[in-house]
Amino acid sequence: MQLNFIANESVASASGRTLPVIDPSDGQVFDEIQRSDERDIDAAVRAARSAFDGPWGQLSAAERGRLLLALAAKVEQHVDELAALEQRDCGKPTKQARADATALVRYFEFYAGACDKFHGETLPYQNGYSVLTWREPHGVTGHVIPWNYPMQIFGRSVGGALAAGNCCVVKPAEDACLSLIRVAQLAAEVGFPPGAINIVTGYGHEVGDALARHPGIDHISFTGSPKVGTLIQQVAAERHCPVTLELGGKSPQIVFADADLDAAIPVIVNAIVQNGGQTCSAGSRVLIERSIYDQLLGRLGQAFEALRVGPAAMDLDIGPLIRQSQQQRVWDFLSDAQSSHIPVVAQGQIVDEAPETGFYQAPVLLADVPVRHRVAQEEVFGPVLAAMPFDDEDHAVALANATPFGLVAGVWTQDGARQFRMAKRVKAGQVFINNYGAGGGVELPFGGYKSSGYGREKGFEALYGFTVLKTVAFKHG
Ligand code: TXE
Repeated sequence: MQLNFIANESVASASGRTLPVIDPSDGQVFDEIQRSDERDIDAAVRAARSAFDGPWGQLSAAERGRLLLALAAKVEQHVDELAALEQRDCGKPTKQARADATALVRYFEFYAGACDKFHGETLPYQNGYSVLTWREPHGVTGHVIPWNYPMQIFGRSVGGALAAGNCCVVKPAEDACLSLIRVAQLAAEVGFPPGAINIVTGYGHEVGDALARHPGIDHISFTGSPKVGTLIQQVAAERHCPVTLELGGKSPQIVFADADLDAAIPVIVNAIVQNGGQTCSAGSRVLIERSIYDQLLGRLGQAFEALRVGPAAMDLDIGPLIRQSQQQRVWDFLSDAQSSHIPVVAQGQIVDEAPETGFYQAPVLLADVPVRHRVAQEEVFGPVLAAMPFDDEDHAVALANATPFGLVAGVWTQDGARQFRMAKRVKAGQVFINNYGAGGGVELPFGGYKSSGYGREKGFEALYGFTVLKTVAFKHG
């Protein structure tokens, strides 16, 4: 049985209620987490506040950095254990689970080094004044984490918040808590003071909502669905609490006729099958210049047919989806596509060893998807790639920007001037030229345009969001 982690202690929820933990590879219950409520959130916020007003707040930036570095080293020693936890909890193939644990190490290393290099400015003003800006932590930050990349999203969000001097209350997704509870324990072992990192598990509409409403939370970082992002924003607005929102995407990979297709094809395929397509930055649309449309579709189709789906421990190309409702969601999109006579170019295969009770979905390549169809507009969050042709650069830009989202884009062309023009014209928080980094790059600021959300996490940029700017003007006559 897993417990909450508050003030460096493992504690049961106030209600004593629990929730089952299900292995997506076979649909069976293998553990329990706490079903917490507003009382547990209140205890965590109080613990975080006393750490902020006490031992954590008294640390210098360099001392915070040293602790984060120690945590990075500790996580590195536990990569196998953390990867195994997340593999069972989330159905991740071994290579993905290990990549996520390793990325967590990098987040802590990066933010450890950033602590004492982040500072304000001196500003010119009237004669007789010296004006400084200070970057102050918000205080207690709330973090609502989804289930698709628990360790990575914890690293980017909690790592940045701690580096900036905040104390954190974390609400993991009800489907994916195990690795994060363990990371918080490891933080206590390396000397993080009680209350610096607190983990409270349970349902979003219960404990997540309680976190968003708690008056002691000074900033909320949320990654998840647009629907819940809107709810959090509404609740936070009532007390003018700042929020950072990362709400997913419908990211295009744009392939011009002069692209190096040998280089592009494996990247395009990986960008949609990584983590079973359950990736906010998944490259879920491929826009192809008409003169190479049939050729590229054929080659992508061959690559899709070679993909294998199966239990996480088999470490195939794709593991199970997180839960039955997510599987149902993908089926609904595919059934809509079928009703609209959208052609299926190719599918991968679910291996015979996959239990009937697991949540498996073969990858599917769809062709000629109309730009307004929901498969081209909404986040499927499964291994479904929507292909469509374009005639010229203007048409490519129009299609790329024709969704409510704007998180990431990939542009494949060898024409240098076109690379710049496309990077300028595509509305996305990250644009990759002749590459695609689905979620990669600890150092690279990440966040969206439009309904993909706002604010930036990752990189140095995140530290601005996790702080408040204070301007101090000294009149010295
Ligand atoms: O998300 P939810 P779900 C998208 C993706 C997916 C869809 C639904 O398209 O298919 O959302 O997934 C917590 N107050 N993304 O239903 O509900 C919840 O407990 C406060 C994209 O799982 O948004 C979990 O911790 N918190 C995304 C977190 O919100 C609440 C990653 C996300 O869950 C809450 C995940 C409430 N009222 C899903 N209700 C990405 N951008 O990567 C739920 N939560």
